[in-house]
Amino acid sequence: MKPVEDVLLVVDVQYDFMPGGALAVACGDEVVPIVNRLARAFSHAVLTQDWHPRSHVSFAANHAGRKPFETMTLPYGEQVLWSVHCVQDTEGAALHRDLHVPHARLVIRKGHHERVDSYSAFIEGDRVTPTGLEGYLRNVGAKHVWLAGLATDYCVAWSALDARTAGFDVTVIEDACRAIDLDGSLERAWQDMRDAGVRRVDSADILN
Ligand code: VGL
Ligand code: ZN
Repeated sequence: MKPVEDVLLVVDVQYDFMPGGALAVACGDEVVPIVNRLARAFSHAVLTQDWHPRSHVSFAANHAGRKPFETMTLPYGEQVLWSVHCVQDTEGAALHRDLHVPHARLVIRKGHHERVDSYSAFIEGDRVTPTGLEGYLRNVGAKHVWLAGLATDYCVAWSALDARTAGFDVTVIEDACRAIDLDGSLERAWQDMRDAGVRRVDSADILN
């Protein structure tokens, strides 16, 4: 069992990212049993939940004439436009019912500001607004953030990079994640993570 300094950060295991969901990640449901097994090896776990108002700036439907997966320049930079997903208090925003991390201490909801997206569990898309997760982790003495969940190349990667910037050791558990992979985004994400010193393992390296 890993000590409290090691935190399993389980990113966005929500119905809208599952096959058939509003922003489906291929094979996204396959992470659920893997995350459940991992969770039993960690004494400390935190979950994230993508949690948007229906009027959210990241939804293509909220921009006349725009389609999902196009990009748009917003005041804080380039934004991919997505299908309407993870709307606050809807079924699609719910955590998967087969996800079992009963000892998770905290659920960080992100993307709740109407005009700013947040892939990262640490800092919103404007790159200045904190979610509070860094302060929480520091406060409870966390040293090493281990990531699992969806999607590898967006919310997992951005969270991993920001965790490194905040000074934590960071490891992504590759087989416990699945990617969206838009125009090479997965390859770029792994490159950026490698450059930042993020470690990459498989769940078997932890569980065996
Ligand atoms: C995510 C796109 C939009 C993710 C969330 O969880 O990776 N991707 N919102
Ligand atoms: Zn989102």
